Amino acid sequence: MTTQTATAAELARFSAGISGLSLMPLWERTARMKPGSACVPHVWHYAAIREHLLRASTLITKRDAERRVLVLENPSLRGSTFVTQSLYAGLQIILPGEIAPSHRHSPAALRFIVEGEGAYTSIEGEKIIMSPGDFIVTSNWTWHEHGNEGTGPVVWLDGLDTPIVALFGAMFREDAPLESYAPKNHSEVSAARFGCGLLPMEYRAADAQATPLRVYRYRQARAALATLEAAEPAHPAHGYRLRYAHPGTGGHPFPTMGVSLQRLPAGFAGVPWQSTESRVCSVVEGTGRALLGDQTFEFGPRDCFVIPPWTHSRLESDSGSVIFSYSDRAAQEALGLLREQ
Ligand code: 1HN
Repeated sequence: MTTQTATAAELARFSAGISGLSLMPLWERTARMKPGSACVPHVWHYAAIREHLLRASTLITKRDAERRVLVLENPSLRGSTFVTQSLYAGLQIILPGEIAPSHRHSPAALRFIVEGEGAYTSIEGEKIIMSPGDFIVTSNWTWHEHGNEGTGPVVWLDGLDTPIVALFGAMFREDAPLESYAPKNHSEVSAARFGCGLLPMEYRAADAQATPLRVYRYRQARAALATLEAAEPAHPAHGYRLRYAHPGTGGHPFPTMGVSLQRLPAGFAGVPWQSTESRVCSVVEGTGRALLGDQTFEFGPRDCFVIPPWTHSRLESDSGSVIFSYSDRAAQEALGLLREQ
């Protein structure tokens, strides 16, 4: 049996020779096949960001910016606009009286309200008034616009699957012919049809990949977690964690993204967890610590942090905490890739 048929110099000459044909020998690849990505753990403290959001509001109009957003860009992915290799995250601010004109695009989007009252999103003419902690679904290729009819600034977290869409080269975007579709005041229509454990008689879940329910209210989700906390012991890693469901299928609200709300009870110290999901967390209540890899990140209300895929993670809270998060779990499950332990 021969072990080496060519010298290193011959192999190098071979590689150089085929390079001009856009070929490379697999035996020379440097990337190892292992879980995890270039994305690193990071926390964005809201207290440090808020003044810059307000300053941005004086520097650029909503109309000029189209969407006035400060993007949470992963420190290891600078220049990409991505928070992980599969997800986008940004904090958007809208002042009283402003509107963000209607458009649609092939990435799907979620809004998670961080601060302020009186803003709305209108999705295909359904106007949804948003309060802190509410989670709003903008399925891909649906017309959407925003406005603020309140008296103070409103800030929300935008979560999108743009990196996944970009990966496939399937990015489309279109401005609406009209700036606004003068949203009708039918705020709770999708909630009435799909959000009460009832469904329209004619509804067939197979017709819709994404959830037809466009808003998941915080007060309802938070009450569910409070009930569970009073009733049963916490999960050793997650505390009390529920995922938002497509009411027709029980699946995720998006074909790409899974979304969850999680309660860490007072004094909680989670056991280590590891998942291939890329996860963006927005803290709603309380303070705590995320131990991610060999780093410790303190968090408080409105802070955001990112858990990269396959990072050893532990969550702790002395005061008790509530964390909203979204991830690429739906895409990974659909592709048979999700692993966790
Ligand atoms: C978008 O349409 C919004 O509609 C926010 O508010 C952020 C980031 C990338 C692509 C589209 C919005 C976005 C976005």
